[in-house]
Amino acid sequence: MAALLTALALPASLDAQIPQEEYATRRASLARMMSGDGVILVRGATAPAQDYMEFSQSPSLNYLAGIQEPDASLLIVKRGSTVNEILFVRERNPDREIWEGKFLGTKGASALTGMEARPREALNGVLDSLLQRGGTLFTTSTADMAGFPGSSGREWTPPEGTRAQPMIAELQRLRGTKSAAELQLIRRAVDITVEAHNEARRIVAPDRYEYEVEAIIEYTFRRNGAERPAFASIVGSGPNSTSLHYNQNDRQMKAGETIVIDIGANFHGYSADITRTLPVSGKFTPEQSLIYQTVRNAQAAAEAEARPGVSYTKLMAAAESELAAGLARAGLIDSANATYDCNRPGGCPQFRLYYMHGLGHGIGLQVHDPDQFQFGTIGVNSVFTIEPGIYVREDVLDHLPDTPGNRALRARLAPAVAKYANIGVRIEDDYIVSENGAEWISRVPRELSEVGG
Ligand SMILES: [Mn+2]
Repeated sequence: MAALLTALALPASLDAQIPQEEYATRRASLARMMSGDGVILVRGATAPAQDYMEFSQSPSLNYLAGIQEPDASLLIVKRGSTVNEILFVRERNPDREIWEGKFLGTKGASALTGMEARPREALNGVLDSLLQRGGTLFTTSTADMAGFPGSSGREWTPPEGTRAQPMIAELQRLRGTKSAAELQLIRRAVDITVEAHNEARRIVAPDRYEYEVEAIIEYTFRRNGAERPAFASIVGSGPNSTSLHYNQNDRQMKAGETIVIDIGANFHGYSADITRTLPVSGKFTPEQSLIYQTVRNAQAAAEAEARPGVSYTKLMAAAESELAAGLARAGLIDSANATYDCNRPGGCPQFRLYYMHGLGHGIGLQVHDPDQFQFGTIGVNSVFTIEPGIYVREDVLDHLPDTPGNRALRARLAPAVAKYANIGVRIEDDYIVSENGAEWISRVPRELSEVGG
């Protein structure tokens, strides 16, 4: 059995990791973006508040130092043309290490990163003395802009007269362009998630429970070295397929339903995010096929526009026009550009009753990671998802504002909604952009004929 499992696992990663020089380059790039003298404060995640929960590092400290321990912080200090970096970590502690395993300690952290390292208890004092000499306190999280919890649980407030300024956007901008090493890690997370989808589809069948599918998925993640799911796995059948972030995964699926499987492995901090929709009994009904093909057409239309220099809104427009056309064909809306009465002048597009989320997002250290397109256009080494969907909630018409126009609309659309009720379809793929265009990297079968048309 052990030999069989080894044979089935994906080939082990070839030491995929971020080199230390790259962390140093990232810190130097951020330092160059400082608008003057001062201190950038980068706080890591604290130990989980509840005992025995897994630790997961804050994306900012992960990006700039790669330290995987609780209660670490980084200062980047700039005076004129001189930049210093100081890491703060837990000091070695034999008593606690009995319980938690070996700490890096200041020596270990310094050897690992090449930075000066001090005990974390020294952070507040060092910050005080640096800021008393003047300069701006640059923060890297919204929590730090709101207040300053101390390094060891004590409150800390900046010295009187300190000017605080966020560098969140600058850090996001850096993170929005992925390096070669990051692309390798993302590809690895995606490959593992592809395998999980392929395993999951073998389990889907009438009368199975959603959690059986979830179990195979998360088993496949871990077996291939992914540390954890990047987000709560979504396995939603029947009515659950129309809830965007359903993740209870405890329902028994029935013949004739659709099932939405939206999952992503986190590998060495990097996330994948792939969604497939399957017919529980292996074959879609004609209604499900129409919805599925519409969503797939929307994704293909957006994908065809994806290349460097293009605004993501162009992809959105391409997808929306396919979604609206398909919904009109199904009779779920009056026409592609029809509206309904809402609290906005001019009304709201009818297709939005069935497609209520964004088209996609960057992926990286977070499952919703910054990407270049947020700061302008898609660029080389942009990495993002394209994930259109249609969700026919059976009560979709019950919550429209009560106006004469909406009452008439409800009467017109009710038969179609009854016919398509509880069909939820989302198709989500991951892309890496190069000079040549967007590469589809999440190659799980997705055409109607492959999935159950
Ligand atoms: Mn997504």
